[in-house]
Formats: sequence, structure tokens, C-alpha cells
Amino acid sequence: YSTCVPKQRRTFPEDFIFGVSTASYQIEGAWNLDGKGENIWDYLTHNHVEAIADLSNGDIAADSYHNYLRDVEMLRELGVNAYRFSLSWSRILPTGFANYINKAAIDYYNNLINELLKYNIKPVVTLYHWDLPQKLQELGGFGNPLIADWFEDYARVAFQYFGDRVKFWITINEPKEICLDGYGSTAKAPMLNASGIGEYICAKNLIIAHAKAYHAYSNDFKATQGGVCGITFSVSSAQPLTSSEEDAIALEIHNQGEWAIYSDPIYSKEGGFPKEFSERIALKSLQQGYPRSRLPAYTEEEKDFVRGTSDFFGVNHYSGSLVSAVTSNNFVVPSFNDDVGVSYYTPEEWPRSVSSWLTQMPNSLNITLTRLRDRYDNPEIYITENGWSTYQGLNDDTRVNYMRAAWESALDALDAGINLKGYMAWSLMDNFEWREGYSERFGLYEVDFEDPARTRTPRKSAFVYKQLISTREVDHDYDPDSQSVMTI
Ligand code: GBH
Repeated sequence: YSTCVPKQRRTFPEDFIFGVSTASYQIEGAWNLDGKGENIWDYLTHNHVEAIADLSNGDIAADSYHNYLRDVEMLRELGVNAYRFSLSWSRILPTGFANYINKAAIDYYNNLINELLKYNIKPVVTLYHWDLPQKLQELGGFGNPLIADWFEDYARVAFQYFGDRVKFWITINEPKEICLDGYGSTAKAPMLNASGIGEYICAKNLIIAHAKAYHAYSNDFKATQGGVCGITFSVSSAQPLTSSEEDAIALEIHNQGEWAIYSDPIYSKEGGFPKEFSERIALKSLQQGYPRSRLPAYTEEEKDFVRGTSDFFGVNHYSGSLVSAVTSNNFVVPSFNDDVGVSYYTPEEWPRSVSSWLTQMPNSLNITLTRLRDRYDNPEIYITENGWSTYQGLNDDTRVNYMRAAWESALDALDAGINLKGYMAWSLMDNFEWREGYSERFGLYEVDFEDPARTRTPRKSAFVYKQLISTREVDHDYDPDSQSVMTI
């Protein structure tokens, strides 16, 4: 490190928000208690046990349904300004529909929200972090355009019951992971694997669902409740492998496929899907014998309805790669990968986490934020997730290194005038890492999943984050040891 000491001491602004993130299915447990309905992860983990790396499930998870007071105590220990968590749709609306509201769920979230406010911690609430009510999935889920109405109804319930105290709403977490992983492949529930088809139908229905919830908030709640409402995307950091024209094009197509297909309809001036990627899919579809593009178009009316429906840009940023052009394979079976048609490289020297997809690319956060600034005219940005995976154990130096690099990169972005307002680490504590179960750990706090009490213990990174928040400075020399005691 001594070779690249920052020129001057740099600090995060006083009003910069530091937080941590979690998601309902990954932490809550209590999968069938107090009237909760079944969701797609309950269904997958119970009926396809082998789909999860360690054959586990989220039935109990970190048991935050019973441990939320300890969770808030940990937030106070860290000294965060904000806690991003998600609501379980099927806990609040067990049928999926708004015909019946489960009082126990309202009580649970009220208790959590009130406890946060007692200590001046801002609740940042995600309405949907991947746990769709199973019945709605059987009706097509994000493959059915009616999802927009179902989601609006659910969102209205949340705004009505919690909006007097929640002033920061995120409609949907990571459209790409929902659509590509859930509908276009088997990486996430519902593992539909309608490759080259499902992800694109979902891409349109999901963003219209988001827009409906946004309009509901801005028409009927915003004036009295005074909060903000937006959406969060996963945006990795990509750079071209070479300076060739082909690789520059490859990078643009990669960006359009990975995130702009979801974010352009909301943030671009023109609205609708990004042009070049749409044209590629349309052309390939014809070559593959489809009578129309596999990517459904936005009508002019839909473009207008969706454009501008976010008060900020939420970014989940983890990994990065180098992108280069490949000659298209023209697979008989259509796929997103074939439609994008690029290949990815990860240099040997980039540190690797225990997640196959997660490496530490130098300066990756600033590269990502710069791209968003340039594409969308410097929107207000929140990092809503950023984190690193390890195995069990309290000494998580690789996470500390990753996070410090991310914070330096965020400071670079602030220096460059990027409108970055906050940073939320993924995750407060270890949790159910989807198809990886409990085999990959993302927590600042370790959770003992063998212990019925699900005891939480701070890792080294928790102390380091706490120090960053209190000093607003990245201190590369601070080295808390195993004797360190966490206090509020
Ligand atoms: C976040 O997604 C989620 O919001 C959160 O719930 C999750 O726990 C956290 O990350 C950690 O995974 O290289 O083809 O295997 C991060 C998005 C998901 C993007 C996995 C990359 C791997 C694609 N990432 N994905 S692949």
C-alpha cells in the first residue's frame, strides 16, 4: 500500500449515508409462522432440496423474525445511519393478493421500524427482494403482465401501513437477477430456464410493475408522506479487453444487456429498451425462425409511463471483468449470452472471493459510477449493496481489503463530482446465500447457524466499518485484533 498513499486526507461528507443491507428470505426464517404464505424460495428449497449447494433452506436462516432486537443492537454497534431490509410479500399478503392483510406481519415490521427510529437509524425498505408468493408464480409471476397490478396493490399496502415512518423506498432489487437468473436460466428461483425468451418478457413486465408502484407512491402518498421511491440494479464493472473498436462495441452491448435493458426505460431520454441490443435480438430472432423479436417492444404510451419513475439510482456493485468481442455462435436454442455475444476475462492478479463470480477489480466502483453518470446525466446514486464473500471465521482480511478499496474508489468518485449520496454494505450478517445456501458468507457479523440462538459475532470488517463511519476516513493502518470488544 505504501506506494499509493492518498495525496491528502479525504473524508466522506457529513450527510453521506452509511448503512448495511439484508433481505427478508435470506435472514428472517419463520417461514410458516404467524400466517406467512409460501413463496418461491420456500417452494424451491422444500421441493428441490438438491438445488441448494449445501441442501439447506431459509426456514430459520438467521432467525431475524425473532432476533430483530439484536439486529438493531448490531446496527447501533456499527453506528450506521441506515438499515436496508426487505419486506416479505407473502408474510404481509399470504395469498399474494391484497384481499387479506396479515396483522402479525404488519406488527413485525412495525416493531422493527420503530426500533430503528428510536436510535435514529433510517429504514431503507425494499418491497421485493426475490421472494414472490408461490401462487403468483403459478399464475406466471413476472411472465404475466398482470404482475404490474398485483405488485402495485402490494406496494400500496406497504406505503399505507409503513409510509408514515419509512421515507426511502426501493421497489425492486436487481431486475437482471430476477429475470435472467429466474426466467432465462436456472440460477435462481423459479428456475424457469426459458432461455432467450423468459428474461425478456420479464424485463418488460417487471419494469412496468416498478413504474406502477412508483406512480402509486407519487400520486397518492408522496405529498403527505414526503419520501423518495426508486429502484436498485446490479451493475458490475466492465472495461474493454483491448482498445479495438470491436471491444468498445462489445462493452456497450454488454452494458446494455446487463443493466441498461432495465435502466434505460426509466433513466434515458428516449425511454424504452436500448437500441443496439434490441436490434441484435430482433435480428437474431428472425434468423432463428421466430416471426417476431423475442424482446417485446415498449409502446409509446408505455415508454412515457415508465420514463422518469425513480427518484434516485440504486446500485448493487460487487465484481468486474474485461470484455471482448466474439464471433456469434447463432445457437439454435436462443440465449441471452448468445444475444450479447461477448466474452469475459478476469486477470490472475485480481483477488478472488469464495464466490466464483466475485473478484476484486481495481477501482471498480468508480468505473461503474462514472459510466452511470455519463449515461444518465449525473443522477443521484446510492450504493445499496457492496460486499465480499469468505468462509466461516472472524478474521476476514480479504473482506477488509475489498471494502477499503471500494471506499477509496467511492472517494475518487466523489472527487470527480459524481452525485453519490450513500453506501450500504452487503451484509449486516451471514445469511442464506440463495443457491449457495450457507456455504458462502457475506456478513460483517458471523452467524452461528448450528446454534439455535443464531448467535451473531462481529468480524474484523465490522470493527473496520465502524471506524470508517465514525471518522469518515479510510484508515489503512487500523488493525483490530481478536481481542477487540464491540461496544455501542
Ligand atoms: C446480490 O446480488 C443480491 O442482491 C443479494 O441477495 C446476494 O446475497 C448478494 O448479491 C451476494 O450474492 O457469474 O453467471 O454465476 C449480486 C448479483 C448475483 C451478480 C450472482 C452475479 C453471478 C452470475 N450477483 N451473479 S454468474
